[in-house]
Amino acid sequence: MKQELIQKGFEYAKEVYAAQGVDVEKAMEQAAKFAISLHCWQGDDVIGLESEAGGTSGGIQTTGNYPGRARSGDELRQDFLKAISLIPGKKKLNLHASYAELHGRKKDRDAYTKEDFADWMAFSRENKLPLDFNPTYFGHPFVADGFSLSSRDEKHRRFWIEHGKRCREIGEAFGKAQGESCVINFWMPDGYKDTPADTDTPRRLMREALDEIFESTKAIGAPDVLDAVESKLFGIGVESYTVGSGEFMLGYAVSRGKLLTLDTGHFHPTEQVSDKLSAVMQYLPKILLHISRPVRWDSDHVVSWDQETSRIFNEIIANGYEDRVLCALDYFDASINRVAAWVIGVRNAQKAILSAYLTNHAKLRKAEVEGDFTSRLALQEDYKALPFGPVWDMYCLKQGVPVENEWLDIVKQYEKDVLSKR
Ligand code: RNT
Ligand code: ZN
Repeated sequence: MKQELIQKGFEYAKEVYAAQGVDVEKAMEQAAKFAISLHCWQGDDVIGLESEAGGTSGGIQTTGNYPGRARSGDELRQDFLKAISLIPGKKKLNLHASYAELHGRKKDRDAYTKEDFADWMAFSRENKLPLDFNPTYFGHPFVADGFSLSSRDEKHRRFWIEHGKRCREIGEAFGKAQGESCVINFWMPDGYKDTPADTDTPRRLMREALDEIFESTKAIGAPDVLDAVESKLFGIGVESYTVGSGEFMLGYAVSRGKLLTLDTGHFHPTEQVSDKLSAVMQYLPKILLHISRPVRWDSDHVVSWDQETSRIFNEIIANGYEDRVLCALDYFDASINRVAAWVIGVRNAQKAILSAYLTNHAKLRKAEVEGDFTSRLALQEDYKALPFGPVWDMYCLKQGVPVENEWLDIVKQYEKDVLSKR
């Protein structure tokens, strides 16, 4: 019955879109090829698996205490599988180094190897989920003073440089095993709460540290590994100065041939990442996105299908950047069911992708070139009311995942059977 209704709605929608010059079948095929890297850290509030003492620091914070958090690698993988069974589209799995499973081995982050990620590699293989990777420069005693790669403490800085090298070796192992690039994202929280007296030294130290990591592991690179550097404006307790600022990371990426990571929560509130894409793409072959939802600050709320998320995917698709802009999500909400948080955020990103493929960008651009800004605005606004819902439902059906909010009952059941017993 439901399927018949969806079919009916879909036939109608197909005609409406065709009249706008859009091929709905093709849009669904294209959307299905667009990969999103799903962050493992939504499942356990960014605590990680190294020890009970893990967790966030360096200006990021998970708030909320909804029951059912994954407390082990097995629980996290179980929850992740449940989430992805409810999400359409192509997926990768994004891991942090703090998700190493040491199984009693006594070692620190400067000594990690691919063996410490053997369970994740097996999971990746079995579920056809290629891995991406992140060195973890937070949640560790050696960054307690707020500095990692730019630390003036020689011992700490050396430790973090070694960590970066180990992560490139691990990323290479991932890339080779999966026959597809592993994207390694470097985000360092380094910075000061209050006005610094010397802004230059930490930036020089960070530049030299990054250079040493890449130089001493230079045999590692594409296609196994793609390196990215993530900029940031501020964090809690790091309000006045961030070493890896926008200009610092842009300059680093351009001069060293790295990807630049643009996180949607890492800029002033009126700046938009959607507007930055075509600007940085003039100078960079590839970039990485961290799609999040900043509410008043870099709060990392669950991704919403909001205007900015739509604009970002419109930019990627209208400009044909699909192979050059890699997409990862970055949020962590502990105030709601964490599996639902994954499903809601990723499905929202997928809606924005499908909707961007259902937009007649050529028509909008023609109006613009002709100076017909009236039509440009009229069409942009009217597109919002086209019958997207039935196409989304059909897309979910084709992808073998629940339509509408049927997934919610499944998550509630999972909460009852599994999460509530933790
Ligand atoms: C922090 C950065 C960073 C982290 C993750 C956990 O502000 O956005 O990407 O959120 O690496
Ligand atoms: Zn980020």
